[in-house]
Amino acid sequence: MLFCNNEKPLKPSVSAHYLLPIIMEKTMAAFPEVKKTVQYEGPESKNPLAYRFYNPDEKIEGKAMKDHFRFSAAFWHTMRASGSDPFGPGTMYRPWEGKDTVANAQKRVRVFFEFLEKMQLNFYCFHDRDVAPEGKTLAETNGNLDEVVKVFKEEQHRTGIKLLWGTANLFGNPRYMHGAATSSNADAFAFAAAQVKKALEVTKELGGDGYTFWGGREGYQCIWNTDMKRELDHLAKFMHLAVDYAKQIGFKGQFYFEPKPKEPTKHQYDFDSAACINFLRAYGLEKYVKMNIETNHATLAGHSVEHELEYAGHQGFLGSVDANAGDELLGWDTDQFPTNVYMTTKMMLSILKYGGLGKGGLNFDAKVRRESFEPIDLFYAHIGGMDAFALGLKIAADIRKGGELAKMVQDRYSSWDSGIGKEIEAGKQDFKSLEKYILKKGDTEPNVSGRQELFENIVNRYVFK
Ligand code: XUL
Ligand code: CO
Repeated sequence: MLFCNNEKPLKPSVSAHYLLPIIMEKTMAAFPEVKKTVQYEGPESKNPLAYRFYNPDEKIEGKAMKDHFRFSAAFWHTMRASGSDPFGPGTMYRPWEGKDTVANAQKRVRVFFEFLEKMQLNFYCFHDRDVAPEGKTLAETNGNLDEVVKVFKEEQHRTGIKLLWGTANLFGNPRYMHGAATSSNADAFAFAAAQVKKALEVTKELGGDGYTFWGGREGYQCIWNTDMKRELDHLAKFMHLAVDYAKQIGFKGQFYFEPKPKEPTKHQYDFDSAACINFLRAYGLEKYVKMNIETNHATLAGHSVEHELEYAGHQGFLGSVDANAGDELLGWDTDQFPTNVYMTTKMMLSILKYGGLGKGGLNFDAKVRRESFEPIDLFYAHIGGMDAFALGLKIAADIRKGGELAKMVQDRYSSWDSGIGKEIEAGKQDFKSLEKYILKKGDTEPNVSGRQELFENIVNRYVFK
């Protein structure tokens, strides 16, 4: 993910690209190839700018697809990712980049809304520093943000598009080199607090449905120089202060904690859902904060995203999803667009099982590859992701309707539905009585086969209908 946007986007040698800024001046259209809104055309369509499965108003399990997903685009990746990597500078051709001024930041917001509208995306997410330039002082920075927020408000009003969640970038500026809430420097904590105060105000101003904490550098590199207990206490203190301030200003959005095990620090404190939920409960934050689960973060933690969703779901912490995918052969946060339908099917099964995402949604925290440098690639990428989820939702709903998998899982645990199993669950047995039971019985009865292969075959039957 890139937050340093001071590299000039390259101008590729394709002649049409040289024309783009001119076209933009004339028509204010940043995406001239996309003449009309991307529409649902059905599975047979070969139009690369159409949805084959995402049909926003189609009802699945009695709810419109658009309400199941609440799809969102991430301002940071969509508008600001330049394609730079540790080995080379940005590659992206982005006619909306250019000067790091408030005026240009405002224009960029209008371009973003053109993209959201053309894509039929109903939500977006942003960090404070993606959208407005940082000034010399906090006061100047806040002033810049206010000017840009005015345009967000106008565009929201014009289009009906909403803010899924806001957040603050507490990791890019060198002042956060040791972390923000967990920094060894109390001034960094104070600056971060001031920044989140403003980010909450702005999120409220824009009617945001949520606010996300992702612990950018809330972790450590070296145990020798780290007071872990103190850092965790400070992180909890910080979140409590945010929750208190939200109450003071009447911000009613949902708070999210986004797990990630490593990157940028070696050990991030928000490792996975289990670690985050433990942290929230240990510090009395469980009433206020849910999980924002990101696929690539789950895989970095050695889990699958469905594991993370399932864990958060049964603990009552399922909040929102940062939709993307990692690469099996690369061990870092590649933030690719999700196209794997098995994965989206599993995700949608969990999401349906726990009653949906509520105030949350599916935010594409994903970026196009640095070789995919044209603005049109942003369309192909989001279309692919939305279609993969739409197909996953349809398959998941079919699987639930068919009912075989749920029945087979139930059968597998049938020893708990009567006899000794039922009594254990009901709290009617203890170690002594269980010893007596087994001494009398001699040995266990054989259990039901796990039938993994059959489960997998049945899933394929639904996927390849
Ligand atoms: C970083 C990441 C962030 C959070 C918001 O890996 O996922 O973009 O989603 O700060
Ligand atoms: Co994320």
